[in-house]
Amino acid sequence: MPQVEGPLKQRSERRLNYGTGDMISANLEPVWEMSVEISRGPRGPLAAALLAVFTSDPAAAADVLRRVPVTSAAQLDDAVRAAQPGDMILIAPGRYRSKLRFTGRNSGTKLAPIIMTARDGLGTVVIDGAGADITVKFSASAHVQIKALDITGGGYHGAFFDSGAHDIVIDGSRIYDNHGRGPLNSHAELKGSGGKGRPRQITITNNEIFHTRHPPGGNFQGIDCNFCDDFLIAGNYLHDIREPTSEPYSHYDRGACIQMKSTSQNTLIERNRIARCHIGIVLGGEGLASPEHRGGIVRNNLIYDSDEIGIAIVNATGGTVTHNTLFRNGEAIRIAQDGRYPESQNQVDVTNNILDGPIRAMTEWEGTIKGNYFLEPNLADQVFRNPSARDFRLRATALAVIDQAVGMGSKVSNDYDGFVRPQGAGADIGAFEYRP
Ligand SMILES: [Ca+2]
Repeated sequence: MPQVEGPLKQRSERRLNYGTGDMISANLEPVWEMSVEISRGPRGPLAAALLAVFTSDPAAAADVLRRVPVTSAAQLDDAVRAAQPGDMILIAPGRYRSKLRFTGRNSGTKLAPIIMTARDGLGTVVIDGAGADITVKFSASAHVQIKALDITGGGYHGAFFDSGAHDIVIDGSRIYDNHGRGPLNSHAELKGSGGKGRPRQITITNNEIFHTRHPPGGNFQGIDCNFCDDFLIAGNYLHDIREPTSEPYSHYDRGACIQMKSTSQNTLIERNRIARCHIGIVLGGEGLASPEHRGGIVRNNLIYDSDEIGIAIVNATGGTVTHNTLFRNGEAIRIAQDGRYPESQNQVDVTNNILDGPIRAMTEWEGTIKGNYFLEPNLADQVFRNPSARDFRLRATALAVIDQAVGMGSKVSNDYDGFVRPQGAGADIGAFEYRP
């Protein structure tokens, strides 16, 4: 008999105060069934439910209480509108012209999130916003997980988080070309906006986020956030968000693959591959409040072929930029004044990065610079395994970076590939530990 964890066992034994919508959690190995009597208040049992509990996928962090198969856009719209905790919406292969809205009424719970995924895996399902402003929107919603979907065709945004949305996961998906409403002066593939309640604990992992074409405009990003807390942006491939043609607001709004601003805080940006953007990462920016970013860690990222800047630090305080590898960017790192808050200051530590050029400070700033290696272009073949293929793993001849990191501290415990640091005699500079 599988072991049943707390709430179910306790409640089923005591028969106390169930209500419809109450969630029952269990960590179970095979598919099995149980009989549960649901009651509420002094009038006794109201309903009996037979629950099928599916947890056959050990990778699933959640308990799935109901599978909701979807084969048409109408079914998808209905499934989202009526979604309840524990729903797994399984979308059959196809292209779905839909705009999907998650709110407080169709949210999951911590133990029983709503999961929406392609039944047959990535590449089989396209959610096409078909010109709607936003393709998938999370307003005041919580505990929803999106996996293995192509999200495209929106007018301004692929996914949007506002009104205090929290604990949302966007994983293993492709978000691209949600820029149907030109010019690109208010576009981000993924956007957080906290004016009506700060989005928090949003997880954006293992996605491909990109443009296939570059319409004109001057305010567009891959991921952009105003007033956002505790975002995790990890393991994504962001690329080809570039070629701004104007500057309507901020210099740093222009083709940034990731920008976290307007008092956003504690963003963790790690193990992303960021290629061919206009700017790789903007920590801070020129947004709506100062300091634009507090805290935060940018670590173990690969940033290359950015037209203008690899990493821009703009009115950020308390941040750490460490163990990144930068290559062939217009500039490596720029530290700049926030034009909207000229009294603002930057305070950031920049350590143990492989940089393809100097740290360019355009304003006074505070922080620690140590352990960085400034790569001479003609030495790339000695340092990297295959720089022309953008493989930045280290060669044995990279003596200037292998075991040469200083003061690594507690903010970096592994590398881009997930291997524990340090390997060998010490930690290595850049995003990779050398492994023979
Ligand atoms: Ca090492």
